[in-house]
Amino acid sequence: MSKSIKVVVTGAAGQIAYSLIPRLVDGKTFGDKIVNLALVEIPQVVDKLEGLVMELEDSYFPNMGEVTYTDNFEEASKDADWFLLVGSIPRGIVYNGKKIEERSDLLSINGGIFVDQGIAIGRYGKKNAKILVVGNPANTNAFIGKHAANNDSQLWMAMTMLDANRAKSILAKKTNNNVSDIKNMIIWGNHSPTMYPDSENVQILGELGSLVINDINWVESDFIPKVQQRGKAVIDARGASSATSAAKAAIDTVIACENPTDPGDCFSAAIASDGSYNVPKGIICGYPLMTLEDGSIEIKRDISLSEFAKNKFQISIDELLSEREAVKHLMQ
Ligand code: NAX
Repeated sequence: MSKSIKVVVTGAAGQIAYSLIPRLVDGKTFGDKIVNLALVEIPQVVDKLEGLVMELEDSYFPNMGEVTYTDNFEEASKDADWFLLVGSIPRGIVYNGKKIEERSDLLSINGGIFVDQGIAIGRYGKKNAKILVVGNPANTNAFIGKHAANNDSQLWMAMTMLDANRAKSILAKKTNNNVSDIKNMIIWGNHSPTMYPDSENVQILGELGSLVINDINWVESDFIPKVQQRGKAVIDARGASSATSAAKAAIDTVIACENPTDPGDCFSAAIASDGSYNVPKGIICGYPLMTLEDGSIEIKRDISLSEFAKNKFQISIDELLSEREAVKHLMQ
């Protein structure tokens, strides 16, 4: 066994984290590296993490290194390589005596959390740290955190891999293929019901989706809304939001970032726009990404978007711009 890696996970007592954390130390996600974990929770529930640590110790993970838990994010951040920011305040909760129902309130409260976490990451995280925001509203939380971190050598992402995995599953069923036959699955825009899952540029057994599917009605009235609304469908059926699939998607994102992307493929995550595909610079937007041999992560730039796709994508860009407007008071 060679190097070690430090991973910070927030929301560590939550339901996604319960599926996610064991997979970080199972010897598959980070290969043979020793994985040190710093688990973070809010003061009210941080003590519960003692039970999770006991379970991790009891699970026989040869690659697990030191495991600590705390409600002090700054302390956890020191020299961390990866930050999985899962913790956030959900809609419907009573916060400071007020029931949080409006998206603008949610943006504001979670935004506040991400200012402090961003500052700590910028200051104490490793120079080349990677940050994956899972907690919603994920893109705008990442936007706020990145701004507060003010450290351009670190990479901030918001998770859209779950949406991509959902889209692959639907396309595999539709075309009678295995999910592994579906490549180059792109989620454009925001991780929200405005996202645009791209069935035209996807590769199905090496063929372009626009040629294989060739059924715009199905794409528009079935496929796109199903991907966009899948989170709600899971809540309706399960009585709780997606947890194990969200955890798997976070792991898939880490693995995609840690290993070079196969030629002809890409992975989905939202990162700060550099103006590619005419997206205003700076907003955290879902793009097709590639990890290069040297470990750097780049936007895949050779995708051509139809007029239909551009129109759908624009709706999501507009939403991201309005979210940016709603949190501008946090961008000092
Ligand atoms: P839970 O409510 O089970 O857990 C969240 C945990 O975060 C709680 O234990 C809470 O105490 C903790 N927390 C809150 N503020 C914190 C802070 N400042 N520092 C550290 N911990 C903090 O939610 P769970 O089901 O695990 O979902 C977590 C987040 O993922 C939610 O925001 C949810 O909306 C989001 N999701 C994002 C997805 C994506 O694809 N990007 C999909 C799944 C999920 O809906």
